[in-house]
Amino acid sequence: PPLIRREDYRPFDWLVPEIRLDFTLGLERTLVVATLKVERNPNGEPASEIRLNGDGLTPLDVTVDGHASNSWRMEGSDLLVDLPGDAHEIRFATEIAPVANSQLMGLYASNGMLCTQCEAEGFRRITFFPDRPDVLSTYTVRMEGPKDAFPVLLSNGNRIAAGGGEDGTHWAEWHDPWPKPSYLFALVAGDLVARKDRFTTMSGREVDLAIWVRAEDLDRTGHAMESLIKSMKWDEQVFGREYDLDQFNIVAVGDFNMGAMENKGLNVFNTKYVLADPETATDGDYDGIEGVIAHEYFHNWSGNRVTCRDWFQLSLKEGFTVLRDQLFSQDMQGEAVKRIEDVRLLRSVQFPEDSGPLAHPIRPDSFREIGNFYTSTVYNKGAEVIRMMRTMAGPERFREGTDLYFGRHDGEAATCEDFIRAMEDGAGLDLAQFRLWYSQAGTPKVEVSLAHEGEAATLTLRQTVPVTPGQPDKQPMPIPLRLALLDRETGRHNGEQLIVLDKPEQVHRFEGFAAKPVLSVNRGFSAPVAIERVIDSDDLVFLAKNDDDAFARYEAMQELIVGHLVAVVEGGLDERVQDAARSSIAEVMRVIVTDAALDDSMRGELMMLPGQTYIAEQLTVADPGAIHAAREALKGWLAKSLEMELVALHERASGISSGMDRAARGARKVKTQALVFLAAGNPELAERMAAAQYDAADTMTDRQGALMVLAGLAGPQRTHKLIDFYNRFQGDALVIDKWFSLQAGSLHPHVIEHVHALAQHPDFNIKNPNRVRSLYMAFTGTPLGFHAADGEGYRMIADLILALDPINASTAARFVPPLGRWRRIEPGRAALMRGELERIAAHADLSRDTFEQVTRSLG
Ligand code: HT7
Ligand code: ZN
Repeated sequence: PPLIRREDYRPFDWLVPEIRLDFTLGLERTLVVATLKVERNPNGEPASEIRLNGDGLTPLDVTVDGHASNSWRMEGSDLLVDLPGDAHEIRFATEIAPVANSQLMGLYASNGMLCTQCEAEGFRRITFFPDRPDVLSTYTVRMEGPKDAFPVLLSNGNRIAAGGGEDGTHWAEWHDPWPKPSYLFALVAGDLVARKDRFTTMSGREVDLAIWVRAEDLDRTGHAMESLIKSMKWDEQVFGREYDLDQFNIVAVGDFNMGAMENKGLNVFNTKYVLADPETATDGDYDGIEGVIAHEYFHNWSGNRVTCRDWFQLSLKEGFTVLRDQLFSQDMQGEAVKRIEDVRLLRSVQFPEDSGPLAHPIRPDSFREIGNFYTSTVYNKGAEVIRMMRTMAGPERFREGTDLYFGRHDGEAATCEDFIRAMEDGAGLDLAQFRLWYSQAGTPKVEVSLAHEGEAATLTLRQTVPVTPGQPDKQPMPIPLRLALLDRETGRHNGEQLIVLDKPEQVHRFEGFAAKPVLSVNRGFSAPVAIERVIDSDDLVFLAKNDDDAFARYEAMQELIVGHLVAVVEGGLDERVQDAARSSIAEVMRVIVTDAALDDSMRGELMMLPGQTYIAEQLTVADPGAIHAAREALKGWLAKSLEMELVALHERASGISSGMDRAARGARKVKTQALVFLAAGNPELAERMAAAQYDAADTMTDRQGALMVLAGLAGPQRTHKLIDFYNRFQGDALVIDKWFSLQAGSLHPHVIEHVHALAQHPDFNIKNPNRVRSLYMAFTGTPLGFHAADGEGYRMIADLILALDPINASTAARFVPPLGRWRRIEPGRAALMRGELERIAAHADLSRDTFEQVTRSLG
């Protein structure tokens, strides 16, 4: 497959101001007649033909300006039509088979309904079209089909007409007045019911809202609707963005490659991000729904009204929209906890991506398959980069920048450079050097040390940006660091400072400190960098207990623990030193577990040990078995040292009533956290307590938490409760997904056998991405399963990739990165991982998606 380069971008030679699509719908066979109005693009080349992208299509009945045409040809999968004049109307038909579409791109069938997924290049599987985001058209869509199978017919924009035939068919016509690229087209036809509501926009327009689901799911849509209304209000208040159609529809589908899709006026969602009630969805699921509903809604401006010129600009819409959804969720749920969760995700997924063979800048320079670039780097690091602009400008000036951006580029296909310029002009920032964040990959490392002499504290900062594939030389970047100097007696400080480190090394002097202060740095995680600070563990203990910045407090605790675990894994640690380190961690943990001033939500965050992958990131070459052993040993030690306190915490939290308020949610979080520790220190006690929590559970949060702990234990309650859970929820796909992933992601020593058995379970279905992810993605995080020393876990994932690739290439390719980490793993396992990648690469007929990921990973 060819490499596509950002620098090769050229405008398309033709404009397509209007398209009309006529669908005759059927699950087995759908006929599509497309009518395109085309005009020469004054900014393009004077071409004598138009290239219309197709993927697996055959053109039928091609006409130009109403006359049957022979002046067309196929080049590969594309249709090329000769066009002598400046403006023409082209019409042709295509025929597709939705039931046979297991890739879930284009028009496909899910549970008897028809739906579409067009981003990034799925529209070309429906009809021939310049399937690129800089070609904007108004869409008129007419669809016709059997009324019994498809009583509901939806597309983008507003429904303008509908009617029925006598032969049991009916039809609807939709018109979207806003010009849009083909990736935002959507169509849904099915037997659906809706939760309906209304929203009055800030200028007083009425919008009909509807969330469409299968009838049996209707009573689980309340939270999604509340989330949508909150998102609409928030975007008006915080970003001044108003909704722009009379209708807003959301449809939930059970077969979906990602979380959701922001098609104009017709968002299509994975059921996972729509359906919730306390019995079947966890608190985390509720938050996920709120966040994803907001994210897709916010795309209406950051993505739809202002779209991307080409796919290299993906972070323009995704990074910005992730930041917008993060700020929204911070406002809904509380800033500190949300920030910690976002940083945890960044560090466990994006940091490893940035330090591995698939590292790329947030604005990539080349790709073979764009589907491989919907990455944590583009999304989450992209959000961090824009967050840094906001930190440097302040929220008010940032808003001036975004207002200018939306106003300047409304109706256009824009670039990251356009966004940066709007920020410079609107927010008053000089971003000349800051542009490096868009072009350089790799997580910058910042070394920090604080010296003290007389009355002055001297801070030395040094930055390096690591070498990444194709980028051997790096320039220093501007890194905004929020910091404070804390008095070690009182824990107080005289206000926070923002220092922008933009040179390889900088020294800052602070006067007026008779005693050496304690440095709190990168507060709120103001920059997505790895801080390496020279600091006594006593100072980390001090910060973990006293820092007034919640993130910095969490960070100190993580650093204390990571420092200890890395030392253990590296070996040669004196027994006494090891015990002293564990004791100081236990001392802080005791304060965290018992501090009455701390709310449980935050307590739950502070109690969480750093994850396996984050610890591995700190080591040049990691031994997953050794990291797991050290982490479990620390958990066991903490559980033994704090058994009374943990049991008391569990007991107190169990007494807090169920409900969705912050106190109840926090109580549920710490309850399961307490069990996680106890399982490592006193498994029999943990088994009893977890079984009791499971039996008493009136929420999925408590039930899943208890079962997660039991799934990693060997006692009889594991089997009892797994059977009970399955029987209780059999037939409920989203809950059975949890049942699969709890077992596949467990710390149980026989996890590989469990996964083999689950793959044979009648409920396992390789064609359903949620089920595949719930079994195998959970498994790739297991130290004893995926990283089994004999390579069986690696073999299992390679077998999955090979089996899944012809069925659903984009989902298959997403399993390659865990194997691609081989260079950072100890030599024995690394050889086995590499061997599996080579076995995959040796297969002919790999998809473009998997081929690209495997070759880059071997590279
Ligand atoms: N913009 C959406 C991306 C997406 C997608 C991409 C490739 C294949 C399938 C897909 N489904 C959705 C999701 C979002 O970021 O909002
Ligand atoms: Zn998005």
